[in-house]
Amino acid sequence: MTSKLNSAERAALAGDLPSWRHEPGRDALVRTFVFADFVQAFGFMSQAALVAERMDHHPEWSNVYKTVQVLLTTHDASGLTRKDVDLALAMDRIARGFGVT
Ligand code: H2B
Repeated sequence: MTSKLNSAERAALAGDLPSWRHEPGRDALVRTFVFADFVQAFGFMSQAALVAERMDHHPEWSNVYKTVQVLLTTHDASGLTRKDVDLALAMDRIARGFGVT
């Protein structure tokens, strides 16, 4: 089982993932991505889904038109782990490919 992030790892989040915020109620990372249009948003989700499946770590997310809202937390640990950070970094990289920083 992957363990929850310690306080030093949590302190690094703001620097490593500046576009994400911590949701204390769920101990989760959340980010809203806004793409140029629905096709780009869905393209992002398609690529992110393949990465998530390969990582065996899955987002909670929703899509409305060109907006994708993402919440990352590790259900097995009831909170944030390195897997959430890695998936957030991967999602940021994929979004950059669609021109979203
Ligand atoms: N995704 C997330 N976000 N949290 C988990 O704890 C989790 C997951 N567990 N994807 C995985 C699947 C687990 O159920 C399988 C059996 O590895």
